[in-house]
Amino acid sequence: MSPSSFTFLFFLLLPGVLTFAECSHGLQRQKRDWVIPLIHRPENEQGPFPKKLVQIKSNKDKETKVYYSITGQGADAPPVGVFTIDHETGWLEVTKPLDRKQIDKYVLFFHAVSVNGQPVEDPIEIIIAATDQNDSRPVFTQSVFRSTVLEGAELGTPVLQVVAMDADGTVSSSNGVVVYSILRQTPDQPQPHMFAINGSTGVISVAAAGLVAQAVPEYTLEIQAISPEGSGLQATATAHIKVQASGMSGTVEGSLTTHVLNTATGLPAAGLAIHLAQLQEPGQWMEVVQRWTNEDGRCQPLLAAGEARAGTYKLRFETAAYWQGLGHTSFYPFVEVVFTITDPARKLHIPLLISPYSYTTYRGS
Ligand SMILES: [Ca+2]
Ligand SMILES: [Ca+2]
Repeated sequence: MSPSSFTFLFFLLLPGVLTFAECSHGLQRQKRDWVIPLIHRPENEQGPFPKKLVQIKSNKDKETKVYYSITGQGADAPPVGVFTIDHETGWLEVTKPLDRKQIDKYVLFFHAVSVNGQPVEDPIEIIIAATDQNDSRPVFTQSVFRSTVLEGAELGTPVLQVVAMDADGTVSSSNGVVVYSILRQTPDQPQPHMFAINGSTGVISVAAAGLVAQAVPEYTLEIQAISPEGSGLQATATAHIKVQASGMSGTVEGSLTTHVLNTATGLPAAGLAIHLAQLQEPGQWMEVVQRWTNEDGRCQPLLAAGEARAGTYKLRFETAAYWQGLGHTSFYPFVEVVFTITDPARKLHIPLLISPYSYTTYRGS
């Protein structure tokens, strides 16, 4: 018997402490001067099942034969039969592992009736909560991430943000917390730590001087997301980071470009993250590339000349993070601009003009 069920049994058997209910003058009244303990069960328990949870007894069983039953979700309402009760002894049992992702809390009602079916008590409510275990592994939103960095970029320049989701909880446990790290950099030239990753946000930034396109045109990083609690479930993804020769930055012809202007100050919006995604099939977006705006509010072309394909695309501008960086709050957490490329040969420029309370976009060329 677990300590919690013992306590509960103890409470319920204390004479005068357990009163399911009192009926007076036709008014149904439940005594609430004692506290029914919330029953915690870890999710994904190992068998064998059923497992005993708690025994409920009515004091009336001294006077008459009492039969027990339960109702509620998980008893007689779907999912039916997760919990059962022994009609004669009042022992409540769980018949299968609980899954917090599906249902994190069950509210059951216990009933006690006499032989002729008459209730001898008002129903009593008991809550069974599935406590979170670290049983979900982080899942990267993409298996491959791509970005570009200008050679000679300053230390700390953001290059790419990777994201992994974890279905576990982050409120009552840390099982859903994800920590990022770089496992490997290929090639490891001119030194093995050219990039650093923020463990909690997944933002990868330039960590060392010496990015030279002619020497290393592209880096491949193996990224890990780990759920550090308990056994530490993990996942990996790959990031490809192209190094763009600096001399080319002004002359690169893009088939898709953007710039962002802060209309509150009339100045270019620098350091704003932009994601470009392409629609694969209804509702399925695949990220194509990420960019950060520079001092001019511009960035490397989102699609270089010749890279554009006909299709539906989405530009997502991370406006809230930008305004937060300036000490403002933004009404818009982000701005998404969905558009269609019909003629890939035609250059497309999609600027965004933002204030904390408004935004404007238009088709330029
Ligand atoms: Ca987890
Ligand atoms: Ca879990």
